[in-house]
Amino acid sequence: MAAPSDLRRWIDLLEREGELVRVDAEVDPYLEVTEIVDRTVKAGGPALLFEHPKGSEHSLLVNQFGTERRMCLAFGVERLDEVAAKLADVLEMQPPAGLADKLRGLRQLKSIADSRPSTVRKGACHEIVLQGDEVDLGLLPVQTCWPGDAAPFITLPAVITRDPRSGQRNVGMYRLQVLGPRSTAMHWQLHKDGRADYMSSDGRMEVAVAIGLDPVTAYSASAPLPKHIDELMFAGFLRGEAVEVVKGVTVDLEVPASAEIVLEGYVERGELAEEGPFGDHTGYYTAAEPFPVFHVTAMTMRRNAVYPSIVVGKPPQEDAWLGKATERIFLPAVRASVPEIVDYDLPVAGAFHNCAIVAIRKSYPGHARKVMHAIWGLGLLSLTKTVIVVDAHVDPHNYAQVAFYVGANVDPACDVVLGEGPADHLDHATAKQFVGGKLGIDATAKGPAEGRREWPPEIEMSPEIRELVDRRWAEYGL
Ligand SMILES: Cc1cc2nc3c(=O)[nH]c(=O)nc-3n(C[C@H](O)[C@H](O)[C@H](O)COP(=O)(O)O)c2cc1C
Ligand SMILES: [Mn+2]
Repeated sequence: MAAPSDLRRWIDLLEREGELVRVDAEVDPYLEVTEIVDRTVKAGGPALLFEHPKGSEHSLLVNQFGTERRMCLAFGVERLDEVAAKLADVLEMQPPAGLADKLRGLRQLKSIADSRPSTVRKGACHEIVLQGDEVDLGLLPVQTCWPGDAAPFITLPAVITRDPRSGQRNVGMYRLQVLGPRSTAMHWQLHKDGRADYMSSDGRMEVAVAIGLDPVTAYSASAPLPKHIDELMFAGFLRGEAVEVVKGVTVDLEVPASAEIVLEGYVERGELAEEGPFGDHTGYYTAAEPFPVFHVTAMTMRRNAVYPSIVVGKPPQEDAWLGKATERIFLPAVRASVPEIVDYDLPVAGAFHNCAIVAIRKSYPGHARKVMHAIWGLGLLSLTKTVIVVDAHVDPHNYAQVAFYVGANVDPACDVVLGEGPADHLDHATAKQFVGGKLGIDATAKGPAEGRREWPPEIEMSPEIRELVDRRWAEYGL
């Protein structure tokens, strides 16, 4: 099954699979949609297509990513680990355990570089072109998600920029606070690639924002790729089909040709506006802070464009599944640098940057500490506040098991590492913004090699007796 190639095919697929409900009733994008989506997400419910959002002619799609099954449908796979296996193959790394056979069947895969976007001359995204004074963001059913939000926010955009020095493209998902009919704030945080492009520009930098994409391309905008890797190329690789792009109408940037909506424009170095407050994925409102202003010079659309949105807030929300996709897909890349990592888990309740649980094949004294420091030095994982390290036989996704080893194997006097480092832009608990403490918990087994007492054996029933009881189970009448 192939990944859908645009938002409409994706909506059709969701509908065929019984994963989408159309809502005919008029519903207000001001708060009301959020309360409906919040209940639907928490119940593991379907994607919702609001066909009559109050005040707009455009349908509003939410919760397209809200379950593991839909995430798999988006990628055209049965399990997200298959996407990771595909990536591991081209990176010539070890596939996650158990997937080696599957991988052999996938050998014919194209390389990532073969997946560069292909340029087409005409795109459906240009069926309607509004320029200058015709541009009006008020046409779109942009949600005001939470009562304390400063304004409506465009929450699922793919922001396209080019590095002024190298010409390299970047695509990032950075929310846009609507400031007026033709301007928004541009919320690229401190550690993000779009921000770096902006910081190395002087004067004006062109920006294009694509809204309403096929699900893999939309996901790719949120993927923490190294700066020099083009997210559209990555999307093409994951889909198995290049993303088609078309030149913008008023900017020298290419945009996905089948996008529902494209905003073209620019940011001006040094022109800032207050962004926020915004009810964020941390579960708290992030305070107002100055961010660059994005001026929209053209707004192009497909006819009857569908506007997609996402609600973030106290976890779990829909973005939990975008994060889980990243956790799975990036495991091979993490293991490329730190091969002793067997598996890891970023708990949804930890809003992704608050906690990482890492299972390692430990082979020397101090190994758990080495892995903590590796995590604190690896891409956006460096922002992780707490790293818990367990042995290879512990399942990092089983939190009860992890809690057992944290309790049983840790001497707080010597198995806890306190460090300092960069903190997530949105973290409100660090005493200072952008830097803060790091907590490492070594919950692996120790022993004399690490200067400790003899470590006792773990209790385990012998295999013969387990087998015997399996065999005789019916006899016991239990
Ligand atoms: C729904 C959603 C909203 C996001 N909003 C923002 C945002 O407003 N600002 C930001 O810097 N990152 C945001 N992110 C995270 C970035 O998209 C992510 O870090 C991505 O790696 C950024 O692209 P880059 O690595 O090219 O900078 C969001 C992610 C998701 C899933
Ligand atoms: Mn990037």
